[in-house]
Amino acid sequence: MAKSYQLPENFLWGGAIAAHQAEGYWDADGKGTSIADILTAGSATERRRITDGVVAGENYPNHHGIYFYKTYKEDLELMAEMGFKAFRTSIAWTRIFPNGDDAEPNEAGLQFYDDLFDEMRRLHIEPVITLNHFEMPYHLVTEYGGWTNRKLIDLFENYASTVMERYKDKVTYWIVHNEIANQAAMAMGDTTDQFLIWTNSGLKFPEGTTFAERMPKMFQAGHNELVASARVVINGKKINPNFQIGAMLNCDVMYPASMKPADQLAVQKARQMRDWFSDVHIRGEYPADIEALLARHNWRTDVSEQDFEELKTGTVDYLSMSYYASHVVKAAEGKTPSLDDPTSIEVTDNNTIKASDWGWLIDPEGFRYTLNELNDLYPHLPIMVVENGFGAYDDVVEEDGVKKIHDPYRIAYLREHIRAMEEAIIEDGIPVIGYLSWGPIDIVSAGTGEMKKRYGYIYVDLDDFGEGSGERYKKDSFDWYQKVIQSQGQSL
Ligand code: BGP
Repeated sequence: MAKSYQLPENFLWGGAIAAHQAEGYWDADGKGTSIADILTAGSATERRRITDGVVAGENYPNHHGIYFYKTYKEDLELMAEMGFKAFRTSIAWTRIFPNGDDAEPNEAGLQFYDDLFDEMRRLHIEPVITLNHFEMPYHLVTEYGGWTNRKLIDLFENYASTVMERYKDKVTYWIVHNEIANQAAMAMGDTTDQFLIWTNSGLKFPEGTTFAERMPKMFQAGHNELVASARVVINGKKINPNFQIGAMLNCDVMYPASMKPADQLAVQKARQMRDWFSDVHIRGEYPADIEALLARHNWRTDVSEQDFEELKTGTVDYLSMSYYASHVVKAAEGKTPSLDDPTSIEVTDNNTIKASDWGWLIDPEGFRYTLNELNDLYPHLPIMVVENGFGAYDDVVEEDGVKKIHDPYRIAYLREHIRAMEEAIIEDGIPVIGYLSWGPIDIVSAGTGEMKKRYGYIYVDLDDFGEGSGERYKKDSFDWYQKVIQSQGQSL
């Protein structure tokens, strides 16, 4: 019988979504077009792409979310019924500054988030708000070239200050950029899969772009985002010294494929390419390995002395993270893993553990391992888990005239992962302050554009084409998670 644990009363239990996957109403009340609006719909087998030749209403938007823009009150009531202490969502930059460089903010957009945060407060749910979750005004891509342009630092700073000032009494927990490190992995990898580079930085690399062409651009975009983050921290603390402003990193664990030293080196190199983002966010400076790489290739272009001072001052208060799965990494045949050569590091299969229907490896021990590893890297820094969950197909069955969704697979995944987190907190002493599972209500998948990849405790009756009643039903996991929260994590 596994041990049971109880977490402190102030532990932030809840869930997380993102504006572009839930809100819909992509052009309502003055909202501008974002880079998320113009992605293709994708499918389980085809990764989402960037729409070529954008024609509003014709080839975009690809979905209407779950209409959360209008249903948030009913949806939040259900979250409150589960006992949520916190709820993470993002602000769509395009609702506030439709083009990104507008002189004045859009009052209707500001009002929407006022109402949303008021509703959360009324329900005693702490808002955790991401400023940049895979979307920016599309105009900033066509006009400035996305995050490679330093102008974006000022524009983002202005957007962030506007919303932080407006919501200073309603929001305490902020996250600056969602999964900021994704773009590095993709710049190292396959140029045909551009989804994460696009969503993080607004960069689109034409087919055939070389590694040497991609890398300086990726580093420039990342640098600009990090300087913008530092400024957000510096300004945010002036607006409200109680603000808690965090970084957000995809922390899926990486294992070496074998006991060969070269495979261990492959993991280390892959980690260095990911972790420099959190190093800059948290320690305020670039790590030595990345400094050396940048110097070797002369990849650092448009930076200033002042940037480095700001990075040093504007470090974050906490690290938030997503964890879904583990990955296995190895050295390519006959090669020594190196950040100079993306073909020297390969991702490979792991047939020792099961995967989801989308091939994501189910690895709760990896979660405990990751939390420990983060604490080794950044001792004592509070960690908030802001994404973890199981995307699965759900069947609706009629029982005595009532619609039911039995989802034992989701409960099993969450149970094991929450237990692993509790072990990390209680047995290992890791300072985790909250657990916000991903997609507490079904939303559109970011990676595939599907609705049928469902994470929720609450089922939403909409299919991949947006057809359906839009009605919400509780799944079995709804009652289960309610008990988890009620018992402070004891009843799993
Ligand atoms: C993370 C994103 C989320 C979310 C999640 C699950 O990378 O931050 O926005 O969608 O992954 O991915 P998917 O929706 O593709 O299943």
